[in-house]
Amino acid sequence: MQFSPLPTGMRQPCDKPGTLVEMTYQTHTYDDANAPLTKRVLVYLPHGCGEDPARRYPVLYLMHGGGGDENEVFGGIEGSGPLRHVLDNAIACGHAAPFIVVAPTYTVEGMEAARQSIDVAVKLTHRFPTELVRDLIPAVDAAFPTIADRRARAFSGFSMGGETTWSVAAEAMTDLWCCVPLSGDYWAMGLKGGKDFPEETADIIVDRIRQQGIAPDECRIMAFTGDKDIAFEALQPQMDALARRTDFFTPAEMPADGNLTWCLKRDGWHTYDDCWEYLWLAMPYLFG
Ligand code: FER
Repeated sequence: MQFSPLPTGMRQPCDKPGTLVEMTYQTHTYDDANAPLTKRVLVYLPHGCGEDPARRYPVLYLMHGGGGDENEVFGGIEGSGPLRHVLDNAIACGHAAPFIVVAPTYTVEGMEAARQSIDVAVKLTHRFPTELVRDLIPAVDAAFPTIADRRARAFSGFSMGGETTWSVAAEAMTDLWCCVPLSGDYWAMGLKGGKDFPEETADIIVDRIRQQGIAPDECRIMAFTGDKDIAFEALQPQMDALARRTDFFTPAEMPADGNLTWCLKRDGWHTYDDCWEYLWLAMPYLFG
């Protein structure tokens, strides 16, 4: 996909604002201890959501990067960051049909190592698909007016959240239509696995999506980064390897023409501000 910048004004407050609410849900650590956990998400509800009780919305799950938590992408429940305005404006101007956004976390409260150690973070990102499918999606579908169908669900995330997104593609495509990794490669083969083991990483992704019984025309991956981003050196070889798996992926310039698109921003680097531009470009294509 050709990169284009966020249209001017889209980061400014919009006169048709959505709302941010929080929700807690019950889950487990899904490790050997499998301890019960209560976790929190922030939820963006588009303008007018709830006014017509018959109206239901698709859902984008959006994971933060390393060191963050569920507050990071929106700037807390007060929504101090630009993301909520970008969403409000995209929906108000008809760029995207209204959708709900859920900001979860792969971290566990009180477990500081999850923020500070990348090895611990990767264990948690790889457990997250289980939590997503078993606990978070059902809780969101029970609490909000969602379309409870995999075609109406997408997953995205930045950096370690991009890593989570690949993990979700490999493990949870049964429950989602579209995965949008932003500036993160898949660490199934170890840290920066996309750089050191691009073919093996691509094979794991394709094999695992297939094992879930998902056909090539039943899913979509749209990946984004910048050519100055620290993820570029790992994501580029991984995307090249995926594009060679033509038995499953049809690489395309535009998402409507294939199930794998790749977008590179010239001079883009590892920031959330770049992510909001990527998300803007992905928005019209998130749902099936
Ligand atoms: C990557 C490059 C950098 C990546 C993650 C990072 C998952 C950074 C992670 C961190 O320090 O939190 O390709 O992919």
